[in-house]
Amino acid sequence: MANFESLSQSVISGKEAQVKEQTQALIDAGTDPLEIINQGLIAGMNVVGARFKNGEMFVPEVLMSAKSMSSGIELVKPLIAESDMPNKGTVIIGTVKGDLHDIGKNLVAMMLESGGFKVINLGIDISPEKFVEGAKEYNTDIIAMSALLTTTMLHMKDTIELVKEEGLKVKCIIGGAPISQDFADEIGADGFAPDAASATDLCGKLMA
Ligand code: B1M
Repeated sequence: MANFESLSQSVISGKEAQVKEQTQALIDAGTDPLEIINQGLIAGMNVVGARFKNGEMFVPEVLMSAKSMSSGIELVKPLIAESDMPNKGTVIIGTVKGDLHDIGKNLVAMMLESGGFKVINLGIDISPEKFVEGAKEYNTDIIAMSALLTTTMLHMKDTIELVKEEGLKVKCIIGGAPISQDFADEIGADGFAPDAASATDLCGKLMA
């Protein structure tokens, strides 16, 4: 019989078919859809985030867990009014101008979604202007920028400057293999996260 514990465990193990089956069983049993999300699906993903941060789980496993969780959310979503969906804040995320690396950025996007944020993934090669347009269009709380190249990371500064020039009340966070806290301080970012799980923690702190 499906319960929150077994559903969380299936998310942790990245067993998509099992997540779907257990989520559907809980729906059929009349379980509150929000409890299915919070106590089953997100609870499992929280464990994944913590294990990933500690080096106990690796990228492919995390991607499978995130995909499993999303397939459960898709089943529950139609039963919940948009306004009742957990929303800790809106984040637009993208890889900066000139940079085509998107695996880490997508992982961060998935972890943020799992953590209850509304995420708009702008994609790769995103110019400062596109970040700013996106922030206005989606009334964003946080702009999250990813860069994997020492050459493209410099565009993060340009985006932060444009955000300030436009007077937007939005936090800017940065991450990616060549990024450090020192660099974040140097360019005036509101935060730096070394990995996807930490990015979710950071956004949580910025929204508190
Ligand atoms: Co590229 N590449 N690549 N590459 N590539 C690197 C980054 C490189 C380190 C390889 C090397 O030389 N050893 C090197 C960069 C050197 C440097 O500048 N320091 C490099 C280079 C040079 C290049 C090209 C220039 C190669 C060429 O054409 N001559 C070229 C550039 C293209 C471009 O972007 N304009 C290029 C191209 C490519 C591919 C297209 C072939 C492919 C990308 C495919 C794709 O993403 N769809 C690719 C890949 C796969 C890599 C490596 C092998 C792996 C990157 C990756 O996905 N890692 C990489 C070497 C390496 O890292 N071992 C390399 C896994 C991913 C989960 O980690 O992205 O670090 P990562 O994300 C982590 C954290 O960094 C953090 O969380 C994630 C999960 O924990 N994080 C954030 C990331 N974004 C965050 C944002 C946040 C917070 C945390 O907040 C907003």
